[in-house]
Amino acid sequence: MLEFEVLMFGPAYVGKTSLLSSMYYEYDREINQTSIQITPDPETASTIGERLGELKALNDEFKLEEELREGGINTTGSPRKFVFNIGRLGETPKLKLTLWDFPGFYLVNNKEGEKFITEHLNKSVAVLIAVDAPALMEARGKWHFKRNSPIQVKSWLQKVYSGLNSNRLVIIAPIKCESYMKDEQSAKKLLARIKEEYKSLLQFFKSDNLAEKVAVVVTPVQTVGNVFFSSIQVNNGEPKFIFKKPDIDADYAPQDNEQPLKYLLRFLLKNYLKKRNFGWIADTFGQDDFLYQAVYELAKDCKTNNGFEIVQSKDLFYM
Ligand SMILES: Nc1nc2c(ncn2[C@@H]2O[C@H](COP(=O)(O)OP(=O)(O)OP(=O)(O)O)[C@@H](O)[C@H]2O)c(=O)[nH]1
Ligand SMILES: [Mg+2]
Repeated sequence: MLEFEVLMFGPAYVGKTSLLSSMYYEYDREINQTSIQITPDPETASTIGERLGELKALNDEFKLEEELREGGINTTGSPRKFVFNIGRLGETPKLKLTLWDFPGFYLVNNKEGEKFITEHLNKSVAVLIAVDAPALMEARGKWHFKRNSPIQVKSWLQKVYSGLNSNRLVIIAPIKCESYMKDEQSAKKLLARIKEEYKSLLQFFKSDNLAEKVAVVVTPVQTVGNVFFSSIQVNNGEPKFIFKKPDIDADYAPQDNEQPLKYLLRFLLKNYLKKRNFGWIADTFGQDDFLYQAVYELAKDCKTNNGFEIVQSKDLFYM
């Protein structure tokens, strides 16, 4: 079986675990008509089940209390992996994706965190940088630094990616985007803010050594859907973001959570096609037509506009 690791990256509370849980939910709905199956490991399935329950409850609570403060979901205590196996329906899976989730406090002066991040950022074929979109967009970005820790994020990537000798994928995923994806103009603004606030990180990826090795894409996701930013309350210098549900009967409706996974598959496909010398792609991948076809099917329909954009190295994706 071919195995790839991915690291979910970002400070506390931005929505890392929510995204990992919703990702499978949306994909599963899309592919259950095909001959391909994605199966989570039993442990992953139970984590996802728990998390989806919480996310759905978060949605339902609005029925009682139109406005809801953040905090409905438990913080992650220690690293956890989300394992997805991909293969033909009823057959032994051929491709295994392990997505690592860690507690956001690992990013801030934490010995254990340092060890974990160094190890996993080094060996992961892709990193998903989760960004809290309301902190980036509201109050003229006043809470962006506190919530999204862009300086720590950049410093980690600089530390590990400098001198890189294999191709990598960086997915910047703004989360809680319900309010910023409602029309084309808002989506454009969101993308522009990402480019502005992550300018120096993007510049780093453009450096001579990395320009051809690092693909960068922005994929805004809505892990709850139907829940929109409403206001910010500040207590003792700490912001609380308050969300509103305009239609109190609207169901839990995650949007675009499968997109990061699709880009990941496209990235894997292309690197196989070019037959470059990647340590983590075994030759068997090329000989297995079904697997190739399955991944191709799964990778279809990557969004490329309205807030989505390949910022660097389009040619590292299978198009
Ligand atoms: N409105 C809205 N809220 C979201 C969305 N995704 C996550 N949230 C909220 O954000 C909070 C934090 O989400 P988590 O997934 O636990 O964040 P995390 O990054 O895993 O946090 P740590 O585990 O502490 O590092 C949750 O309580 C959710 O209520 C979204 O798409 N929309
Ligand atoms: Mg978490």
